[in-house]
Amino acid sequence: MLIGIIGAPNKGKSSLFSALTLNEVKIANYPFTTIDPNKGVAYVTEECAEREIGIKCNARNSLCKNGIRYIPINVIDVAGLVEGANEGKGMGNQFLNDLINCDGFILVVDASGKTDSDGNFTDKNYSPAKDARIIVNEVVKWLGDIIIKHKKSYKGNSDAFYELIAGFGIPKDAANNVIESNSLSRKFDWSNEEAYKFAGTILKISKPIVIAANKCDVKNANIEKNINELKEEFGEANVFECSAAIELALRKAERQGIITYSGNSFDIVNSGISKEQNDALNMMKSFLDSKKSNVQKLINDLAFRILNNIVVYPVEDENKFTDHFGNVLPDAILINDGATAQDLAAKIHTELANRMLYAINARTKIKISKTYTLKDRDIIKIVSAAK
Ligand SMILES: Nc1nc2c(ncn2[C@@H]2O[C@H](COP(=O)(O)OP(=O)(O)OP(=O)(O)O)[C@@H](O)[C@H]2O)c(=O)[nH]1
Ligand SMILES: [Mg+2]
Repeated sequence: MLIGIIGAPNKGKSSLFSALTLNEVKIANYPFTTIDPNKGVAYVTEECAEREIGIKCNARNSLCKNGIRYIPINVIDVAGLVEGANEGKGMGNQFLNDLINCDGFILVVDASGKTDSDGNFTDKNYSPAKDARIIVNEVVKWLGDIIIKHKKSYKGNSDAFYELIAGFGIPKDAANNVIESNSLSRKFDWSNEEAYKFAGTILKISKPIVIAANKCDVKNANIEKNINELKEEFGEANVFECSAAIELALRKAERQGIITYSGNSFDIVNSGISKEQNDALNMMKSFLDSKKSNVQKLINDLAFRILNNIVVYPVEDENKFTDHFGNVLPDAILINDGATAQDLAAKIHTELANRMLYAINARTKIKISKTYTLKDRDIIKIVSAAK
């Protein structure tokens, strides 16, 4: 899975990226700090199945800490987008090509309203809902312009059109639904306006966006009003109030052994910290007390609820829940809700899937067919004629 972090300049995209990945990247209080994309690994979390089977796991493709499985996903942080990027304003929009394979986007806005659409500081409250609208529009223009640019190659040729769209990870079925619902011609001789219409609708369906309403820690700001506007426009469940700066500081402090951090609260475990560190931690504690930190919830919701993924655990020994080497529940695999046992086999190895005979539900020890629809937290043994 690949998630793209987008937004206007200076909104905290790289701070959020760094909080999610703990990669050291350039963060600064001026626009266009990021030029080249930052790529890294973040983790989605779910309670590990080890508790239910009553055996401590030996996580291999993921991490397990205090009974929580941390499953890796890829994230990418790019330069800031500004209005008119498709005409070359700011850093332009070519860098969005790096996001072509993204499954979904996190759109970072400044919920404090203290930076404008170009990322410059402002005394007036700059509406983050307006900011988000501009960014969504720029992403639509980016895809629409690519479709327009290739018109010659697919006009009158549906296969060529589907091929172009497949390059964005958009399946033919989804494209067809959009063509139908917007009554677009199947001759693919669309006007520019129709190409943008297609781009807007297909992006909504195939590349969902969640809003990181960032900088919620800023004092003397119209945060409540701004958040309400965002929720009205993007839906309450898709807006996550957060402070990437505080989340980053807390995750770093945890890594340095200063605190233990659960995502909603922390305990100081290193008594040797300075007064400055202590004051900073107290400030962060009062932030967590009044508002939760929603950074982990945001990435979890995007991966599980919005992008419809579940976690399954493939094993080789259905009695001991182990792999070939005796590791208990070694792998936690993210897979689309609706996937079958055979889809799981294909994720592990093509040959395993091609020569698959059946599977076994390791929890019940019951034999299941290749077409069995996987459920969240299933533990599955694939039985295959493959060596
Ligand atoms: N108060 C506060 N400041 C933040 C927060 N997140 C980021 N910042 C600050 O906002 C400024 C911009 O942060 P970056 O992470 O570099 O923002 P960006 O969106 O990646 O910026 P560009 O790469 O220039 O587009 C920096 O000074 C950060 O320290 C936050 O949650 N709260
Ligand atoms: Mg940046």
